[in-house]
Amino acid sequence: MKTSSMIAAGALAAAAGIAGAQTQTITFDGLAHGEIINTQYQLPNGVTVAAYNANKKFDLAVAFDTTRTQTADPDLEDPWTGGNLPGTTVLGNVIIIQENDIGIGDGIADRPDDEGGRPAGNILFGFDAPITEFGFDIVDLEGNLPEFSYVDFYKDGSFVGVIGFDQFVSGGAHDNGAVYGNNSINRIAPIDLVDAFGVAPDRATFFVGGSMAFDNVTFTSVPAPATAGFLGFGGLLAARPRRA
Ligand SMILES: [Ca+2]
Ligand SMILES: [Ca+2]
Ligand SMILES: [Ca+2]
Ligand SMILES: [Ca+2]
Repeated sequence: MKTSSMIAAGALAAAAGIAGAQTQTITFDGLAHGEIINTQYQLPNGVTVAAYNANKKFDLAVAFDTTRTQTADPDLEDPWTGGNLPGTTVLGNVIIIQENDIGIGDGIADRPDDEGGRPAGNILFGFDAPITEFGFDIVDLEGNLPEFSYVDFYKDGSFVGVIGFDQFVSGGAHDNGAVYGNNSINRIAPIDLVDAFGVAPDRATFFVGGSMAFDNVTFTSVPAPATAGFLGFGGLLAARPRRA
């Protein structure tokens, strides 16, 4: 009796595990250098990307290949010179707010370069399902006050909380041992958003204080409650015949 109920509980947990929380990372790799990023991750990942350039009349997030040389911005080229990751870390493509609109008509900016205005603007990630955890890499944030940056979180259009990048340095509220500087890379481990804000947001908006990039956007999404209940019920039904 005890064993069978444990098996049933196990089956339920397994069903919830498959259909429940799922962690994904968007690497931006596989896109062309300069490719405009908006709906590429909608179907595979349930994520929509948008940008706002505070300095220009166009609002473009584009991919920038950090393994290249002689790009429009050497600060975004590897190898790296600081941060909490090894200088030899290969990031491949990162995401930037595009500074110019040269050759964008075909969906690929011909001269990828990150907006250098302070602030540069915003990069938004919209999630089809609420997220409980959120992590990312910060590239080339020099860390001086004019470049101060943060990430805002929203649920159903309402602001739920903010985390400043100053909290990622040693001793900060979200200590990742981040060390900012020119040509630096810092990895921010997934933050427990439910713990921080008491709710699972469905949008993350980076406030981009100046010239910088992001990569490896990592998130754990949870299914809508109705879906979770339905699948949980299915898990129970599936477990029944084994008992008989
Ligand atoms: Ca990448
Ligand atoms: Ca082009
Ligand atoms: Ca630049
Ligand atoms: Ca720089």
